[in-house]
Amino acid sequence: MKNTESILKNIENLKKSASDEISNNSQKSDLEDWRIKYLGRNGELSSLMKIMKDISPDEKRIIGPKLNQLKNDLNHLFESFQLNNSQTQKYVDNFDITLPGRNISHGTLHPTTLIIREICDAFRSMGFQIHEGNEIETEKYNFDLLNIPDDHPARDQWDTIWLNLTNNENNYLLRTHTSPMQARIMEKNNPPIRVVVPGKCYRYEATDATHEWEFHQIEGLAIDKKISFSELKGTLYQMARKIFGSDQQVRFRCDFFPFVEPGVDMSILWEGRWIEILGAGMVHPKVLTGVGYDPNEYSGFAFGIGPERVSMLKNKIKDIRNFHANDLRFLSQFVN
Ligand code: FA5
Repeated sequence: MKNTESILKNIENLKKSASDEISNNSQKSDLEDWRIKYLGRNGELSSLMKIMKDISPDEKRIIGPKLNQLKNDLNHLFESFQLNNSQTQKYVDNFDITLPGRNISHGTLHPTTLIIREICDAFRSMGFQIHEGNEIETEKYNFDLLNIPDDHPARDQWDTIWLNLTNNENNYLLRTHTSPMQARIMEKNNPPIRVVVPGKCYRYEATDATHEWEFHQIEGLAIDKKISFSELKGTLYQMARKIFGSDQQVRFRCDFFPFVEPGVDMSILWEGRWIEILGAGMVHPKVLTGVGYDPNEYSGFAFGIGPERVSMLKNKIKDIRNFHANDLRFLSQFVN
C-alpha cells in the first residue's frame, strides 16, 4: 500500500511539474523540448508507465486509470499550447511594424459653440461679462417688460411654443429671443452693466436655409450714465472687425424693435452684398422704467446677434439646418 501511495504521489508531481514548465515556455522550440521530455518515447511519462509491469493486479486497478488520466492531461496540455502558439505566430508573422498606427478619433466642439465662444471673446476683450439665462420664460419677461403689450403686432412674429404650465400669475413659453435677459439682469444689478448672454431661442416657424425653429442668439446690454448711440456703433463695429477681419465694413440702418428707441440693424459687406447679422438699439425708456431705473439718469444700448448666421458667412455654410443635422461629415470640418 505504501508503494501505491508513493506511485500516486509521483503521478501528481509529474503532472504539476509538466504544467508549470509548459506555462513558463514562451518559445516554439521550448514546446518541442517539453514534448520530448514528458511525452517522448524515453520521456517521463514512459518511464512512469514502466512501473505497471512490476506491480500487483490490485495496485494496477488503482494506478492504471491514474496513469491513463495523466497521459490524457499531458496530451491536452501540449495540444492547447501548440494551438495558442500557432495563433500568436500567425499574428506575429502578419504584423507589419512599418504600417502607420490607426488614429484615435477625437471629438471636436460643435460649430455653434465655436462661434459663440469667438463672439463672446470679442466682447469680453471690450469689458463685457458673460451670463446665461433660462430657456423657459414668462410672458412678462419675453414680452411685457420689453414694451410688447398683448395686442402689439410684434407679438405675431414671435408667437411661439407656449408651455402647459400656466399658474395664476404667469404664462410660460420657450423664449423667442434672449432679450428677456435684459430685464432680468437689470432687475438684479445696478449700473454700470456690460454683459453678453448667449443661449437658445425657439420660434414657431417653418424652417428654410436661413431659419431654424431652434437657434441661438447672443444678447448684449450696456447700461451706464451718458451712454450714447456712438458707443453702440463703435462696440458693434469693433466686434465685426474682430470676427471678420480688420478691414470689415459695416452698415447701420433703421429698424424697429419695441424695446429700443432708436432701433437699427447692422449688416456686413460680405462677398459684395450687405448681409444683416443683428438687431440693436438704445434701450427704450419704458424698459428702463419697468425695471426701476430712472431714464433721466441712465441710458444704454442692447443688441441681439444670430451666431449661426455669423458662422454661415464665415464658413460658407449654405444651409442653417446643417447645424442640427448631426452629420459627422459636416461637424468634423470644424476643428477647435
Ligand atoms: C430679435 O430677436 C431681437 N431680440 C434682437 C434685438 C436685441 C434687437 C436687442 C434690439 C435690441 P430678430 O428677430 O431680428 O431680433 O433676431 C435677431 C437675430 O437672430 C437675427 O438677426 C438672426 O441672426 C437671428 N435669428 C432670428 N430668427 C432666426 C431663425 N429662425 N433662425 C436662425 N437665426 C435667427
